[in-house]
Amino acid sequence: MVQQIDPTQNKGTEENRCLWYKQPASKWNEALPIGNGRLGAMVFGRTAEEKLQLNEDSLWYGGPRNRNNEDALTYLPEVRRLILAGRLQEAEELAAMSMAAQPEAQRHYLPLGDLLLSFGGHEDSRIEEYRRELDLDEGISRVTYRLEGRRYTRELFASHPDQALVMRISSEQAGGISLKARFDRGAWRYVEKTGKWGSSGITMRGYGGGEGGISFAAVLKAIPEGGSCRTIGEYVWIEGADAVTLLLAAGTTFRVADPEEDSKRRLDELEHQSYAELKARHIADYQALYTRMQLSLPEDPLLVQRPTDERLERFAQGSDDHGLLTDYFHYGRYLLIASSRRGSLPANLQGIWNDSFMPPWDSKFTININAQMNYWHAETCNLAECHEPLFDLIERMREPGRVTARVMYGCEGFTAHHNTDIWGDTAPQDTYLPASFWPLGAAWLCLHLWEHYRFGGDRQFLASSYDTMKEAAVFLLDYLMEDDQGRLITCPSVSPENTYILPSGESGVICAGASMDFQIIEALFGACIEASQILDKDEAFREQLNTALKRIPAPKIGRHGQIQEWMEDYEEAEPGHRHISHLFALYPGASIDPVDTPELANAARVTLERRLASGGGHTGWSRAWIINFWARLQDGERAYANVRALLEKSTLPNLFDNHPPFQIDGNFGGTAGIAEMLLQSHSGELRLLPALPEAWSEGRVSGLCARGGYTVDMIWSNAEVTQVSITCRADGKCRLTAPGLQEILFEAQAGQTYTFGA
Ligand code: FUC
Repeated sequence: MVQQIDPTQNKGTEENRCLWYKQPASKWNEALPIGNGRLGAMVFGRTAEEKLQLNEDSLWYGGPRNRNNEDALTYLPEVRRLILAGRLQEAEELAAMSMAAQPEAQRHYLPLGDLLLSFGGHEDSRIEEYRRELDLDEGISRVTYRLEGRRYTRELFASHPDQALVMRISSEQAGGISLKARFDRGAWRYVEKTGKWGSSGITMRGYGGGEGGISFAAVLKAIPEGGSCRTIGEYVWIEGADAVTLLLAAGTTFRVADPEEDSKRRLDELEHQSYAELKARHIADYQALYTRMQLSLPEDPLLVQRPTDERLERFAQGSDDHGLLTDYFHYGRYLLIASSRRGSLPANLQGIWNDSFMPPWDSKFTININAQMNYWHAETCNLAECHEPLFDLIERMREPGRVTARVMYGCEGFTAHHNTDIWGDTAPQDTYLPASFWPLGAAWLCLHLWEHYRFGGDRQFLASSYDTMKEAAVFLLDYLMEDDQGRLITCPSVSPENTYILPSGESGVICAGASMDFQIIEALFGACIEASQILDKDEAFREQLNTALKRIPAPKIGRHGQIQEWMEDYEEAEPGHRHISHLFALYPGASIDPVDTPELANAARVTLERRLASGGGHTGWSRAWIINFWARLQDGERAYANVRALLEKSTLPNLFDNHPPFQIDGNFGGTAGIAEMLLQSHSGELRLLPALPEAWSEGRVSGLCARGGYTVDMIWSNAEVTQVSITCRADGKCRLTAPGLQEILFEAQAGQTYTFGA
């Protein structure tokens, strides 16, 4: 088949890019997610008994606490001594008692409940021409079908400007809509009160539980056109309407004093607006972010006639499907817009979509890889505003992080361990030795502030973030200890979450000098040094950082030719471990690079090969990280093979990433990886198509972002760039390399677009 680039191809029946299915979701992992950053729903698309599983990002169990173990500081010297003496079991036993937080777990995220809609008589057996879809171009979920020859349609979206879920139910038949609606909160029955609100509304109220916990409310209002509307018990009952609009608002005491009143007020305001107005405002808001990027790869136009689940299965059998990959790429952007908007909490392990009262890993923020991965595509894929909720969380972590630094380690500055929660808790999570006692969480997060500056060039943002970055660096300066060779090392720490074996045969996880620590420290200190120069301040502090950097162990190449995971060349107990922490410097860091440090890059390649040969990449996020690694190593074929593996092995029917279970980081990391294959800017130049696989030798992309304030649009053919346009947000020298073009160097001026090639 002749393959051509045509951005108008691969449109769903509505002419938009869609995920679509021929049957309702039979389980949660088949339902389709909508969200406005704060409010979310999983839409099952059932015809007779529809279920919207609801979430509100701030509904968590319990209030803030100080869980820091006050014995940590007393035993810190002894823990250090035991580690450095190679007495790992004893060190771990002592650390487990003296460092574990009290109690050992942070808070967990909770579901808001369900909205249940009954459409009597719409049983599956009577339904024809069923289709449900998630329209990525408009951010709208739709269900349509025929019953007795008449078409029924539901449209549903989560509006950010109006902070409500909006659903429109219509039919070709006058008076054809009858339904009952009520709230439920599953088998747990954690509802305090359900009630009526006039003749067309219902309410649900409850408490998240725990000391100092969070209360919530959800309110639904029906606006029928024609027919009748009543409330009976906890139901709203509509009969014989031509169409109905359902408005749903919800909130918690995390943000407002009385969420029920607040939600009612909101719906009172929205009630007077037409569905068309609400929809237009939603689409305008959504598209202002979503349409900033386009990606076209050669597609087989016939495949749009097949539903997404069939295409995924076909792909898993080995067929190519660039349309599906493009859907997956855009879905990663869609999901970030839906789960992380200005004013919301950051996307947690499941974005905002969670139906469990005891979710996997608490559905919170794991900051030894997962929460960071959620934001890897935020800047490159032109969604910088969606990064902001993460910055708000970092700010909230500062005060608890100061207490943790002082109480546990006697250090200045702020720190966090490998998890945090809605309250910005920074004390260790669990007594899980491979992960818990790792005080680098805040430092890694702070690099997101620096990256945001590097992409956007907003000096004011840098000025306001500098103190936060500095405070994370101050902690590390204080925490680093001198070893017997005069080096500055971290101790205790772990290399998340791998085990090492000492020459004595003793094995353990708690360590001195995990390579990842030094790589994060180098990146953070480097960022603080550069930031202080840009802001022209803090010269003395800069010097302190420079001096410390000279004493920190550099990355080393071990006996297998690999990057050493620890300061010494220990054997790893699990060479195929899902974490590949010691390649932080390759990605998301930048100090290992095939052009600037070829030997280290080669060792990184060996490291990856070893991990993969031993079964690495078996979780979704691990696979996504591997895509980014290969992209940075400029190995397009291996990057592509891992993109394929991500969809083949770690993707659910609704295209959610499957850890397993569902965890959203793989979606975001996968999208980031595809972007990284097309454009890189970590090394001070723009590298176009640095890791292009043969399968993508034709294509076009627009709206990709690069550090330095550049936006890149390009077309390529036969794996060579034929045309590129660079739009600049700031003045600066821009250097770019691209297959098919001579190296280009030009003085960029803010606001200008520069075009090269045919
Ligand atoms: C880290 C990972 C797990 C999982 C959890 C949420 O601990 O090692 O695989 O992703 O976070």
